[in-house]
Amino acid sequence: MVQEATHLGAAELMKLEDKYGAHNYHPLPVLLNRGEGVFVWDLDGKRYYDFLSAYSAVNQGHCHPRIIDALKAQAEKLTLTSRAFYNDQLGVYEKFVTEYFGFDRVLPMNTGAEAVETAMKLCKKWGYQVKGIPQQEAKIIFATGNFHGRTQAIISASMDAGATADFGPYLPGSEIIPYNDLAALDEALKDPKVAGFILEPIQGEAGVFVPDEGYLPEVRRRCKAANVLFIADEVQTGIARTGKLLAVCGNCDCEKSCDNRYESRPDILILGKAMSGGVYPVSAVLADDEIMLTLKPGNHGSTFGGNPLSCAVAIAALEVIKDEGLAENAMRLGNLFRERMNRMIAKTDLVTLVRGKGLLNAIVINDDEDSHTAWDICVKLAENGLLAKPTHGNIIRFAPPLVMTEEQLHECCDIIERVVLGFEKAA
Ligand code: IF1
Repeated sequence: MVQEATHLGAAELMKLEDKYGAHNYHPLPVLLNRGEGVFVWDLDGKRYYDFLSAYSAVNQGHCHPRIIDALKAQAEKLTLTSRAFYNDQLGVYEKFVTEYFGFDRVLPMNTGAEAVETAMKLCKKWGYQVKGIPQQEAKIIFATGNFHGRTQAIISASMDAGATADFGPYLPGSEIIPYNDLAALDEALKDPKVAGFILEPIQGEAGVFVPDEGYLPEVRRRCKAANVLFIADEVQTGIARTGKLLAVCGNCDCEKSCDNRYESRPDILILGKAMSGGVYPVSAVLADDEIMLTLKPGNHGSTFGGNPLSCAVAIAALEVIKDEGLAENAMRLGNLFRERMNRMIAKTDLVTLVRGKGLLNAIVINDDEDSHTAWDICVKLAENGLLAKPTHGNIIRFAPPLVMTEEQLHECCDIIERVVLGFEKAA
């Protein structure tokens, strides 16, 4: 059967997904079977620039040789022991990753949603044991427009109808305040039952919203003053995507000698996606002793979390980020990209604005949310060799791998410009 599948064409393979898979996605009609660096290829051998990077998981580029080598070497030796026993990779990885991000301890998980769940549980544990919140009464604050994953607890704090409808009853204990609004945060922090505030430093799914200058450091300061944990979800923004190692690094000039005491340092840091360069599901929750050591054996865990394969892969993936200067590249190319897009926007009414930071950017199409324009533009972009995906109907996110060269970026901007300026809005 599997052998047979390799002889099928793209149309047949798409039909298989349609017939045998759950219909929880609506992909662009492009079917890929190979990736290298900033490129992916379809079955016919057509090459595309990848401007999604698997939702920012492939920051290091597709099939980065160093990461693949680490994967292969470890896969031949030992893949999984469970945490019932020690293994020779985990401790080495834990030392590496905590020094890399500047926290006392790490709790390894697999997916982003699992890491967010872990952070929520850790936050509550701290709330009861350290802060002294009465049992069953802890609250966690979230922001409007948030996206943190698909689990029951996480969607209980979501406002997205598509992600929440018919999945009730929802978990109590979460409160939603407007994003980028310090007055609203001050109000919410008055409640002594609040244990934490979970925030995407730059909102991805909402359409790439960058908060006001000073918002993140103030969030940190005010949470601290209220004895509330500031929890940064950097699953999408972290690992060099926004031009710094982390989005919470802000304007901290830490490329050369980072002491990881960045201006908006969270109490709990959540990472996923690009921790493995998109090679393997690896996520992590980082925190200092006072918080992390509230968890005792039996309180939390995962069969696969911290397995030797994930440890070897994550070390290689994080080394690539630093050795190849990918944060600096993302910053430089991101500035170029927005400059080029702003020049394009001046020539058309179809796009109203470009926003973002580093290589996490979006353009907003001048149309309502349920129009097909952004989708149609993405289909046209694909025809022209560039893959991007619309979000919220009228926003197109642009997030290429961070290993892109300046020349390639200009070629991509040429493609986008050609498609957008040549686009005829469907009646
Ligand atoms: C889907 C978006 C991106 C995330 C943040 C946690 C998670 C994510 C900030 C959970 C996941 C994803 C998952 C994917 C689409 C996607 C996405 F469009 F929804 F917003 F990236 F842009 N925190 N983001 O962005 O991580 O459990 O998936 O590993 O769910 O369809 P996960």
